[in-house]
Amino acid sequence: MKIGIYGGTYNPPHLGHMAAARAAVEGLKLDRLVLVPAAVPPHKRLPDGTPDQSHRLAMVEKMADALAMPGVVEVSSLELDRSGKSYTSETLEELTRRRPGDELWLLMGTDMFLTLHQWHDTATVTRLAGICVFGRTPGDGEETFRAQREFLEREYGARVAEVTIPDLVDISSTRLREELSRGRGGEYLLPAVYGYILMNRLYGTDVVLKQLDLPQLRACSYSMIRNKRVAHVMGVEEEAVRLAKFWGADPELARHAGILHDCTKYLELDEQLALCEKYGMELDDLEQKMVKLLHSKTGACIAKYVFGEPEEVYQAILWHTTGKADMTLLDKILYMADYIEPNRDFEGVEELRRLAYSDLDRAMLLGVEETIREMTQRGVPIHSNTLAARDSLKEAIKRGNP
Ligand code: DGI
Ligand code: FE
Ligand code: FE
Repeated sequence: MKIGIYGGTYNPPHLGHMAAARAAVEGLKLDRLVLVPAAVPPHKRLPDGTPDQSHRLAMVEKMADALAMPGVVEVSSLELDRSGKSYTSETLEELTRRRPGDELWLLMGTDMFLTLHQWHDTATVTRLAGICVFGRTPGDGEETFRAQREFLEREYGARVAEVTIPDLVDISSTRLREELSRGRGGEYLLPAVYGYILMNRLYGTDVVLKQLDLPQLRACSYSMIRNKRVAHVMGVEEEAVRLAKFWGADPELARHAGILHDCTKYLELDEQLALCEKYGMELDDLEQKMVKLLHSKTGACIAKYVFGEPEEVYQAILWHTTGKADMTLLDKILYMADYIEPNRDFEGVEELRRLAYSDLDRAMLLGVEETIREMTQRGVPIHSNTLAARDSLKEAIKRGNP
């Protein structure tokens, strides 16, 4: 197997790292890419306000998730787990032990490449791994590279490859950290990483979570979920706004509800229960057991108490999974948007989409009944609020057409 190794302090990981990682996988046809966040050497002072390693590891994991190459990209904490500075030669020795027979390629930027002969134990590095250096455009840097490549080949028998990064994001980490401390710089980051930075107040960011602008609110929400759910959440935001405009609800409330509705979807049962406890959310027997029923409760609490969302948004998120009797217009809009957003694809979705824009209550009833049918088929107990939603919608429809 051909394995790329991409080390760095990732302080923080940004879009430039993502582009480089993608380019390396494609350019070198890697079977695996291992991201290796570096430990901070005790003697080398990292810039002020450098987050501790657990934060850097968490951010690199978000980046790996967003690269969306499962089975290819992975994160290794092997340098972080060792105490003190890790030499690359030692890391490569460790990886060679772990993956005998694999072909290793060490990825690096120009600066690193040009100083490779000054590293600790260059001979071991070049013996255990091919060297892959990133360039900006094909042929760019060739003069700079050539002398060093020829030197390394001659002196160490190094194997050197070049990969160009098509959509290079031109920012240094130093400048990015400065921008972040001044409340800017989000555009250079994966939203999930930016949200993580904001929520943990890293790099001197000190935004008030109750007063975020929309890109920041989205970033925070996306930082709490897996990358594969982001498209769904974006779809729900879009659909909720569209439905709100159509039915005369407040589109901005619908937008905020859409952005945050699934923000706690990936919390484990114990974390869900802890949040319910913290915010005084009472749970019935079924809710205690079914973790899927809890994310609407905890998501509503996070929206209200962390992001300062108003009562209407809290309620809409609270009821978005089961529904309930006598839902408000905004409650229905979020429930429906969740059901029919553009990424949803199931039999009958087109019919449901049409109905959602002609008779909202009938669309709701169809949706709730479909959920009940599915749950019944799977042998999952139906929550009483789901049944109450159905009965209440039937009543309302009957009253409308006596
Ligand atoms: O979070 P999403 O996946 O976007 O959608 P959602 O919030 O509607 O959650 C869907 C999940 O909730 C699905 O796994 C089924 C579950 N669910 C919805 N209604 C009921 C329910 N589970 C039980 N046990 N009873 C219900 O009435
Ligand atoms: Fe949900
Ligand atoms: Fe959802």
